[in-house]
Amino acid sequence: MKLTRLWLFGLLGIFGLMLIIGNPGPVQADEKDFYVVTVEPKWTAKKGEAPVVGRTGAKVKKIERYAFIPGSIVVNVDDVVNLHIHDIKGSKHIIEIPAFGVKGELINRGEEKTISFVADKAGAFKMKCSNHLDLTKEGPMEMYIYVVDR
Ligand SMILES: [Cu+2]
Repeated sequence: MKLTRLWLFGLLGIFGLMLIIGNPGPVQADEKDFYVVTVEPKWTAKKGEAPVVGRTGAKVKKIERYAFIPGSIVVNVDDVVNLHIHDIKGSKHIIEIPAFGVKGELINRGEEKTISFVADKAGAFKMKCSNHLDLTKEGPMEMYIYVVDR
């Protein structure tokens, strides 16, 4: 009888320890801030230099692209992400992040706008400017958002 009680208390103690050690509680999501600028790198071929080649492979006198700096960010699932985007180059940018419901956020030259979202799923996603979508508009202007599990 005493041996049975001893076993019982021992088992209860082990279960209690498993509950305490095995359950660290909810994972705390972080709030992460990124300071992003818009840029417009460009190059014009000078006399005597090799011609500049555009993305289509054609020789052109001048190339230019709109881009975000940084070009990519890494966050964890469930983080609150605050992108502080400063339009330094380009008369206007229209920010879209389809994966996280960000749509039509207009930023005019000189403005800084904060766009926030919860990164509620893992994967690789694009932030793009719908004013500079493709080669005909000096794009695609994109930033890549990598969301990783904790
Ligand atoms: Cu743009």
